[in-house]
Formats: sequence, structure tokens, C-alpha cells
Amino acid sequence: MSDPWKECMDYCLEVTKEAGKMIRDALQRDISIMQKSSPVDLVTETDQKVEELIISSIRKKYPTHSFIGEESVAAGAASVLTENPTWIIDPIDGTTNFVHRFPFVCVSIGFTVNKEIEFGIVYSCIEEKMYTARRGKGAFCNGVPIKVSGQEDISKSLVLTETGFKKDPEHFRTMMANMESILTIPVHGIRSPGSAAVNMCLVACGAADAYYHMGIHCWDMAGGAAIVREAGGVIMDVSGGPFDLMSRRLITASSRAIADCIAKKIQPFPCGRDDAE
Ligand code: LIP
Repeated sequence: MSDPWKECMDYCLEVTKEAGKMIRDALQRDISIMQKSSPVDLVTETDQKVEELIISSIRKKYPTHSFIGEESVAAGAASVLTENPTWIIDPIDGTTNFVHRFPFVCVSIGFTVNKEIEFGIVYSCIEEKMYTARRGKGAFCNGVPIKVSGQEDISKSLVLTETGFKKDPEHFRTMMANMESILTIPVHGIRSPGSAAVNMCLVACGAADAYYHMGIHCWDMAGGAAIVREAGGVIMDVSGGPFDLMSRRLITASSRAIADCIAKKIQPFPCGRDDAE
């Protein structure tokens, strides 16, 4: 059967390598930091330049395709997923890590057609790990196949989540209560690497057994979702229902048993949708 999106993925790989090099080069210079929605929602000139590079290169080659990019949306572009081939881009996932030179910083790109993710690329560019996955064709890190741990017992699992400033005290309390609820199962531990896409790749390669998060965006999840799925992982909504790319929340795990257990243990808090009017 022909694979119409292979050429797009090959091209994406080249652009992603270039973007990763741009990020590594920027780490050698002073980083000037700007604030977005809050004092802990950061952006740098590099986020903006890398997104410009990615979108302009891809648009030149595929002028009819659509784009949802973190920095373009921050600048007022729409964030609506349509049937059209769509590139969902986070130029630097882990901007706070980038600012601190904490080494989990990646370029994340997911490509959808008819709202289905066809491929994902996550380049953890300080570690120089290139994660790739195409629908039905497996997941890879630097060309070597990867798979989830297969762990089914939550009490033997390492769980990832992210903590962060929540403006609403109620949300903050729920986030902390959720961590307590998971830690007291008990699990082997909770870790917070600081990049949603890297977290998904850590589950995909078996270094962690689960990851849950509420309040992230489609550009944080699109690339990693393809990778964790193709590595044999489960990805779903925090309610236990089907994963929804625009819902701003997810659970991903090495097995359905672990994902279901996390869904039962955590309380959702409202975080809106990426495609809300
Ligand atoms: C970040 C995520 C991180 C999360 C932050 C933020 P950015 O993405 O990957 O895990 O805790 O809230 O969304 O802003 O660096 O692309």
C-alpha cells in the first residue's frame, strides 16, 4: 500500500534536525527571557525563531497544509484542528528547562490528517535523541525500535507528572492532592522532567511506566502521542475515555491496567480546550 505521508515525515526529520541545532547553538549564548500568561509561563526569542524556521520551511514545500504552532497561537493565530493535513508544532517543549539549561529540551512535531495523528517526531536535542513514529510502523529512538515497559502493576511503577503554578488555589490543591493520591498507592516514585513530549518518550522507551497531566496543549502532546502509541503504550483521557488531542489533558501508560488505576486515583480540574472559541 502506498504511504502518502512518508515524504512529509522525511522532510520533517530534516527540518527538526536543523531546529535542534539552532536550539543547541542558542544555549551557547545569553538567553533573554520574556513572560507569557504568568511569571512561570516563559518564552524566549529562540522559541519564536525556531517556530518561524519550522513553519516557513514546511509551508514552502506544502503550501496547502495547515499549522498549529505554540508561538503562533500565542501571537493570536487560531488553534482549530480540521481534516486538512496539519502540522502541530512545539518549537521548544521545555522552555523553562531551556532557560535553566536543564537538559530535557525538545522540538515536538505531530502531523494529522482527518484529525488522526499520522506521525510524530520528538527531538530531545541536548541528549541528541531523535524519537520518531509513523502510524502502524512502530516507534524508534535514533533509528532503534523502542517499546513500553509492559508493567501492569502500579505499585511497581515510576510515574511522571508536572507540577506548576496554578493561579486558581482550588486547582493547585487538586494537583497536590492528586500527587498524594498516587504516591500513597504507593508507587516507586514520581518524577517531573519538565517537558511533556520528553515525558511521553520516556514512557515509550520503558524508562517510566506512566505519565498524566492536565493543562497542557495539543502542541505538547501531538508528537509524543504518536510515539507512545506506536511503542505499544496506552493513551487516554483522564476520565478513562478516549484521548482527545484538543482536550489539554492525558494519561499515558505502559498498560491499560496502570492507566485505569491512575484515572481512578486522580481528580480532574477544568482546564479548557485548545479549540475553544
Ligand atoms: C511545557 C510542558 C511542561 C509543562 C508546562 C509547559 P512549553 O511546555 O511541556 O511539561 O509542565 O506547563 O506546557 O511551554 O515548554 O512548550
